[in-house]
Amino acid sequence: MKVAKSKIQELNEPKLEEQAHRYHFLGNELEKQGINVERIVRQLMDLQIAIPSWALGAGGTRFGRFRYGGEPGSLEQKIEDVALLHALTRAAGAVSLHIPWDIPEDAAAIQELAASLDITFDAVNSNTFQDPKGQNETYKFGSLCDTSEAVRAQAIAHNKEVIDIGEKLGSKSITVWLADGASFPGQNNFRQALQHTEDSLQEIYAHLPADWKMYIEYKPYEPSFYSTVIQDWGTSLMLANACGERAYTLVDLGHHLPNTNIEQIVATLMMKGKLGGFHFNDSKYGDDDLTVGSIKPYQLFLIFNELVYGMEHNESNNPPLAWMIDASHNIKDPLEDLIQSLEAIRIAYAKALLIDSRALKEAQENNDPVMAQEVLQAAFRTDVRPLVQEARRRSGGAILPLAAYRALHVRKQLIKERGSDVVATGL
Ligand SMILES: [Mn+2]
Repeated sequence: MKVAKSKIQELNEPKLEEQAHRYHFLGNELEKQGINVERIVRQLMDLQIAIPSWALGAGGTRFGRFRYGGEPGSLEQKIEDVALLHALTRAAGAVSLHIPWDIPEDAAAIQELAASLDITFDAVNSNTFQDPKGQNETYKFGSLCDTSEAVRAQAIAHNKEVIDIGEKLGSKSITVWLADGASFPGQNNFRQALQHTEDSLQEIYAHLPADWKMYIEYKPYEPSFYSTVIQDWGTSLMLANACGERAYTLVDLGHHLPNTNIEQIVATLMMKGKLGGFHFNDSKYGDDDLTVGSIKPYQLFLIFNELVYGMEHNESNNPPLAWMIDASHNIKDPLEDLIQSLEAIRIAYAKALLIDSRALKEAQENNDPVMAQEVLQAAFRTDVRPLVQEARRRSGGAILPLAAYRALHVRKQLIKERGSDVVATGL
């Protein structure tokens, strides 16, 4: 299913007058405070978030998986779903593929399809957390860290193959997330496991094309419940430094223990020029992968505050960040969930852009936590939706994308086209 631009214009039409009114009202208020509203709208229009191929089907838990109907049954259909999201929101112009779930049979044809839909290929993701079909070695006890050289060699070869596939599609980066770890004390020799991982990552890094980057993602626990080899940002940073200049740390919001100060991690990594990628989601307890902004919108805003500061004070040369939503859940229509996540990200970004950085600096220099809080919360409490909607309208998207999605009966249409029994590959 495709959504024509004219259809979106038609849905926007009755809302244009009210939108213009709300935008000008808020714009005038903000201009009085010396804020360049036009600049913020342009920054919002530029923020593009990649959609991972695995977020387009219904997610599941180890207790079960509930069908959604109309799920994409092929790589082509996944790209079509991302295009649909992009048409409605104009904020999702890239897809992030997972190998081996999404191996393109004909890379040129897939690339052509994506280009025709205005979609590019973001980072490719390798997978050594499941046993690959038809291969000799098992990842049951680890992949890049494993005690067996044959297992490590198989995992390294897989990562190299993922880079080769990504290169054919026009990707420029690989994300490595490892499930490697131990579930019981004494199971692993920590130092040996880390050393093997470092050696293996260096081998993969050596295979990168000259214009590619590698992102190393960390996570404290799950599926291993006693220790994880790359458990935190410090370990990831250490490994990135051991690999080279084009290796970076990737922060996934759900990959922290409860109450971790993620915004401080962001600031630290950006100070060192080593923040490469960012995975958005939200959580209450662990790696819950819930809709972005659904649980802790203030934390998301504080993280964006550091991201904006880091992008505006980029002496240490952080690359343009690879933004991606990494969520997968059980009970929402995946496309509606992604629309909500995209909206939450743009809202948090817009609010961070509103922060009076001069007043905040002054409060910090004066050791005035009261004023610092006032400055932050003045931005956080501003309803920025008219700015986000204006950015979307100008880019040709729907003023209200979720309402448009429902008005167009997209899910019903997808079920009609694809049936109600299809299961998205990979999940
Ligand atoms: Mn992730």
